[in-house]
Order: sequence, then C-alpha cells, then structure tokens
Amino acid sequence: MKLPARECVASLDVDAQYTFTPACPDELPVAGGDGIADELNRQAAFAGCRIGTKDAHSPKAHWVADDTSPAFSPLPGRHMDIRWPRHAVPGTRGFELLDGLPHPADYDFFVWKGIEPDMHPYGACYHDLDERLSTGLIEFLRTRGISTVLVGGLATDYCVRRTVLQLLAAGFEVVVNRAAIRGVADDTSRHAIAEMIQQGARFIRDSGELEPA
Ligand code: VGL
Repeated sequence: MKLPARECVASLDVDAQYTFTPACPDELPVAGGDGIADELNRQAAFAGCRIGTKDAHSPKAHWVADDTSPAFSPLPGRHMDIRWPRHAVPGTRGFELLDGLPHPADYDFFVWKGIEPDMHPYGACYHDLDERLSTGLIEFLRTRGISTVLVGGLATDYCVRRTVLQLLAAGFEVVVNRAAIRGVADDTSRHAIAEMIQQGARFIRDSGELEPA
C-alpha cells in the first residue's frame, strides 16, 4: 500500500500495555497481546510522528467488577457501559507499555485514558462515551497536517475499534495493521474488523505491505 509523504503519516500504538497480555491473568489477558511490539515499531518507521495511549485506571473505579458488583450488573453512570476487572492501575505491571516500545515521554503525543473513576472510555480521541470531551489527539493530528494514521494495539474489539471509528469520523485515512492487533474474543474481533472496514478503514496483513511515498 502506497503511503503519502512521511510527514503526513502518524503511527498510533493503542493501549499496548501488559494489562492486556497473558502476563496479567487477573486483569484483561488477550492471547498474543505481548507479541505486537516489534510490529508496532516496524509500522512506526513509516510515520513522521508516533502517538501512544495507555489506560490509566483507579483501582477503585466505579466500573470495577468485584464480588459485590459482578460483571453486567447495572452501572451507576453514563460514561461507563459494562463492568471490567480491575486493570491498568498506575504503579502496577499491567500499566506498563510492552517491552521494546518507547518510553511514553518519547512519543510525539501521548493519551492517558480513563483516569476519572466514573468514566471508562475506549477510544483515544475522547475521554467520555458521549465523545464530547476531546483528549486533544484529533487537534494534534490536524495541527501536524496528518492525513493517514497507521493503527495497532490492544484490543481489536474495544479500544482499537473505537479509536479507529473516531479517527474515521474525524476525516483521517486509517490503516489498521493486522499483525499489530489482538482481540479479547474472536467473534467480537471479527465483528469489529467488519465494522471498521465498512466505515472506511483499510487493513494490511503487516507492515511489509507498506510502501513509503
Ligand atoms: C480495553 C476492554 C476494557 C481495550 C480496555 O484497551 O481494548 N478493552 N478496557
């Protein structure tokens, strides 16, 4: 796939954190989630800037499922949809980016998501589920003159999906690198991929398909 000039291309690593890998079995382990760092680095070599995101959640977030509030019980707010196990708590292993990725300070732009205990967003572009509170990512990409965003990360069916749909809605070309994504479940991932394609995302098998301008 032929890319535009490098300075118009951004590479985005969505939530490439240990919380979404088998290293954190009590959080949200995604099979193969720890196998994407090299491919994320390869896709970034085609881009003029690199963006990262992390989930950064309170251990006492209102959406945390525990013995007294099992999964799928009603949630108390409008910026959380379903309950999740406690995950991505700053100071824990699960919060950290996968080995081999840059330090957050070395990305050109970095988004921390879900810091508020009563919010559990998925996409990198908005802090809230209504998509009104910008994280600044769309503004950053526009200011940089970015037209095309290469996306990889975790998980295909939640945060990658929502981020891609938000970027498409904002008018960016989005290329999703299949070798750099992993999903929580096969059926939801298949559905998410079909939806992203239907909304205009293009998929590549791996970064070997990318051609610089
Ligand atoms: C995610 C489920 C819950 C993700 C985050 O990063 O895809 N999935 N929280």
